[in-house]
Amino acid sequence: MTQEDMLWCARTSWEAEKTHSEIPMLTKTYPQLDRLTGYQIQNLRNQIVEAEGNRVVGYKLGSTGLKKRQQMGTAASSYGRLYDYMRVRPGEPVRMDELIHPKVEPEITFVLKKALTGPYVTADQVMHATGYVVASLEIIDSRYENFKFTGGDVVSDNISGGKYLLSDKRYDPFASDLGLIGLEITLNGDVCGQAATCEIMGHPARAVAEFANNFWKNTGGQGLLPGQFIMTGGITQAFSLKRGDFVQARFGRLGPVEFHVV
Ligand code: OOG
Ligand code: MG
Repeated sequence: MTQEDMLWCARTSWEAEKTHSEIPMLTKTYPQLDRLTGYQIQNLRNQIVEAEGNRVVGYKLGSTGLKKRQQMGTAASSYGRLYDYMRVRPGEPVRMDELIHPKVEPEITFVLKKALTGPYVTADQVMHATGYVVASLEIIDSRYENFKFTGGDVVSDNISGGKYLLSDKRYDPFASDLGLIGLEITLNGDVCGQAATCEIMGHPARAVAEFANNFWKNTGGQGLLPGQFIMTGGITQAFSLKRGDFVQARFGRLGPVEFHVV
């Protein structure tokens, strides 16, 4: 693909996000668009998003969880950028008119106090670079019709990044075993998912380490910075949202976190 083709893909996904409209898969136009090309497109998309005054505040990992891998039919993890404009604060509603066909998933988020730069980051280094962890909910919203895509498509589309909500309660990453936190997610009071954080590659710090190394490779040597949020990936499958829904996730001693959809 030429630079111009990749720029077109980057703009198409970003315009679709801004106008809350569905698009056909980019691989319908460019069947050769693979994951690695997708990361180049995501880098270009990021330049456009930042040039419009938005700021990267962290990253979100994709398909690190077994249930997400099964739901999406992929064994490969991925990552996207978290921007300031995506954030929903506790108590604020999630607005359907700003989204296309959103789904929600519970995640553990690491907040860094030290930089992490690949290519040889380990889970132990991630733990020592983490200032605190928080319970969180991600609202994903693929721009593609019917929420269907290939690996190249989803990576180009900032891996379906829509909105995210972090709990205000901060936890010491060493206070309990982060690989063994149980959680339950409810939709309108009914339990729809139950899982434990070991679903994320045995321990979510492993997913962060793998990501730091991939990010280093895909950006020509960039690292993660102090203060950035790293959402480590959906622990259950993702659940579709509609207007009027109330979502709550209870994360053992980390929870709860919740929102209404309006
Ligand atoms: C891609 C985003 C995946 C996760 O936590 O696994 C993701 C998608 O499945 O739409 O955010
Ligand atoms: Mg997610």
